[in-house]
Amino acid sequence: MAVLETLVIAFWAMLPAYVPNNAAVLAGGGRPIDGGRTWGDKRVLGDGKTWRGTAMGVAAGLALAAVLTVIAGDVSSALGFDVPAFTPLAALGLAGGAMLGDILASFLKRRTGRQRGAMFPGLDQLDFVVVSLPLAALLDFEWFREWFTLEVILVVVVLTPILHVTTNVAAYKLELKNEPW
Ligand code: CTP
Ligand code: K
Ligand code: MG
Repeated sequence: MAVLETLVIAFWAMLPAYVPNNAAVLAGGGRPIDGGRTWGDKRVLGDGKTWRGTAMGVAAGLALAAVLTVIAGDVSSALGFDVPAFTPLAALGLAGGAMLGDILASFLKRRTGRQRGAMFPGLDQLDFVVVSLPLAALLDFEWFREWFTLEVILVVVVLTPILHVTTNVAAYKLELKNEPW
């Protein structure tokens, strides 16, 4: 597979997992998922993980997957190679897994004494990949196996932190986000 082709497929296939975090930043707020509860002397998740942000994040990922699925045929013809259409279960695995990964990361951050918004290099950039890929595979293995070849997975692992850092610095500069990570 050509390098450009692998890059495009990896980016396209991950879009439903990339957009939820950004949508949550824009739409977040309101009641925290943990309801303010603590474990020991620390919050379970913290005020940065809200019901609204999570729901809007998943909804944004599903909506984007639907749009990409509608245009996948035309884009494939234009590019001369196939980009994925998403099955509902694959989309749910990617979008839901991204939000779940982010929530689990916050759980780990609180257990390790990090305040809301503190950085956790590595985890911040890959938390959503670590859960969205296995969840997509669990919910629709046929789809996952077709698109997430070893090459695509490697590109995702390298590309995601680069995109994550870039979009978060941009969101911070635009004053949409409180921290540049
Ligand atoms: N957000 C949300 N619900 C989510 C994820 C994010 O409402 N499930 C919103 C919150 O307003 C959050 C912001 O998006 O403050 C930025 O997200 P993130 O960086 O993931 O959260 P942090 O505030 O940094 O909190 P944490 O330290 O727990 O990661
Ligand atoms: K995060
Ligand atoms: Mg943060």
